[in-house]
Amino acid sequence: MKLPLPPQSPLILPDFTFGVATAAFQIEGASHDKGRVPSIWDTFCDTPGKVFNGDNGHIACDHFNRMDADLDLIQSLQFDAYRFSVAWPRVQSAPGKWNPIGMDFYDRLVDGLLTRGIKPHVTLYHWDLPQFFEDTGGWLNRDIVPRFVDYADKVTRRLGDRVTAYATLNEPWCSAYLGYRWGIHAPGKTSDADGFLAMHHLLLAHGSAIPVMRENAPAAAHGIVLNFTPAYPATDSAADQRAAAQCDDENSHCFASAVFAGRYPTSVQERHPDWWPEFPEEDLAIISTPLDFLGVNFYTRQVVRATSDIDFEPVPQPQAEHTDIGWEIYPDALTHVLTDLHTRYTLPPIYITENGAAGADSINEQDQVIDDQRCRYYASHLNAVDRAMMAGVNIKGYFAWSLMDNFEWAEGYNKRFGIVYVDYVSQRRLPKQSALMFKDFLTERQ
Ligand code: IFM
Repeated sequence: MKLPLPPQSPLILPDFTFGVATAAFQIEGASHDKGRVPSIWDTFCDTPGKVFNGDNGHIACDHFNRMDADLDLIQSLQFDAYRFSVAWPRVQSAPGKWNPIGMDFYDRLVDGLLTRGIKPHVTLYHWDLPQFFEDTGGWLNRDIVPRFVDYADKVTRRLGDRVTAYATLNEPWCSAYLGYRWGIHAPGKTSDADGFLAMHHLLLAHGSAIPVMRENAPAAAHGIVLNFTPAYPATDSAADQRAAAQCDDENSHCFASAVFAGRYPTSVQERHPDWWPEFPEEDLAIISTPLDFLGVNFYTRQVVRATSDIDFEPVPQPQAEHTDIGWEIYPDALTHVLTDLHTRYTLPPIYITENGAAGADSINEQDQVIDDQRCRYYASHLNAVDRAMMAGVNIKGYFAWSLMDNFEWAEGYNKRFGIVYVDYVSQRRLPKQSALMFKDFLTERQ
């Protein structure tokens, strides 16, 4: 399949960045090697019943030992950029103690990308908090803020301006709500109040680290990656419309409004007065420190209906097409979320830092992986990005999630998001049809 973009699309221009994305815990493996210490995800995987099939990150895609071949693969697919995360527990082995072998790995990774003409986009925190920090309260302890700033300082000092863009956090919604509020992700805590407190400390850590990162890497872009699953009202009743707005406030604007407007949405504080954290007013000025880019992660939408004046519930869409992880395919919501953010806030340029689909993929007798649905998903979502750009949204690049199949958190290895298939026994990588579709498009674009 060819990527059918309009001939005048800005995505076809060579200054629009096309990349692939991964995260350390999902691909690196070598979780006990060369001084890496346990993260909250190692502990969570070891807790019975938390992760599908009892899967863990011990080997994953063995990327730690196969880094050079994986970079060759990215280059062979013609991508301009690679978004990866640094594993905090690989570079810090204890409070105040740093692991030179861990830092060397990322140093080689960055140089390996530059040698191949690929731009490095680095995420500092993609959910793998060192367990020793969780043991003193993790994201619930305000002291994690200076600890994160130390970590950001160490990494940006070492990798410096060789990196094109640094993101402080990936999807703090997941860390706070899935990790501390609902217990679906590590560290598996289940308190609504803890969820909002973790959110505030994550955002404060983000805003506190940015000036230090800027000083260490003045030529790099500095930003944050937020995830958006816009809510649509189940009917056009006033109650359902209010429910959708409340849902967006809680899931999207708690993060986006704090970062880009310096305030949390009042509807969330009004709906949850008992859970809302107390904090010094000055925190909001730190959280809203100006950024060079916003990373937008988008996969699907949700449909909600009101169950009371202050509550709502999801409404399943059984007639719609879904991916293998059960997420509805609804590309218009990507255009909608981008134009909506653009209207509400004064935003820096946007990168789509993640977008992709899980598929029940397998290798056929011709040694191919035919992932039709994923190809259609990418084509329709790239057209959705094109429409947002035509409507005036400043978007500089698009990263497919993910370079290769990997550890999908609580779903273990059971859900495959890669454009490259991974055989977890042999560690063979096989580009799927979607990878070849990108390769054709990017080769032709040159
Ligand atoms: O695999 C994750 C990634 O780590 C963060 N964003 C969503 C992806 C798919 O669930």
